[in-house]
Amino acid sequence: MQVLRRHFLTVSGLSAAAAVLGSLFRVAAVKAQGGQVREFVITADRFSFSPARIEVNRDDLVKVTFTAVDIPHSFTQDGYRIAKRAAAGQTVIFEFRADRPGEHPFYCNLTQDDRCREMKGVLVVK
Ligand SMILES: [Cu+2]
Repeated sequence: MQVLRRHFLTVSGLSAAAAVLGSLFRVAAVKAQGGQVREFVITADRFSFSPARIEVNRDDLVKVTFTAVDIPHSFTQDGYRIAKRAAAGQTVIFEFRADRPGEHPFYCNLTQDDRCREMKGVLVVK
């Protein structure tokens, strides 16, 4: 007991205890919001998305970096009310909370080329 008390009175002991407490609070904060941060880099090129399937867990915070490579494309998902357009060679970054479980199709809603209608992907929220 005496040894333990002396250890906690040292500066390194105190800072170690603070670090442990800090990480405990951070874990609590993430859990309170109910999910993890998940980051995806998605490109739209030649009328397809890559990757075309992204999987997350319910309540994850999803951060998407979306780039249209060849011509303008969009990342559109109706259930989450997402419609992000990127010009050719440009990137848009957005995030959303994946609070609806299920399979949610996303697509390109631009009309400058009919082949954009073939662009399909799916967001899976488990
Ligand atoms: Cu498109």
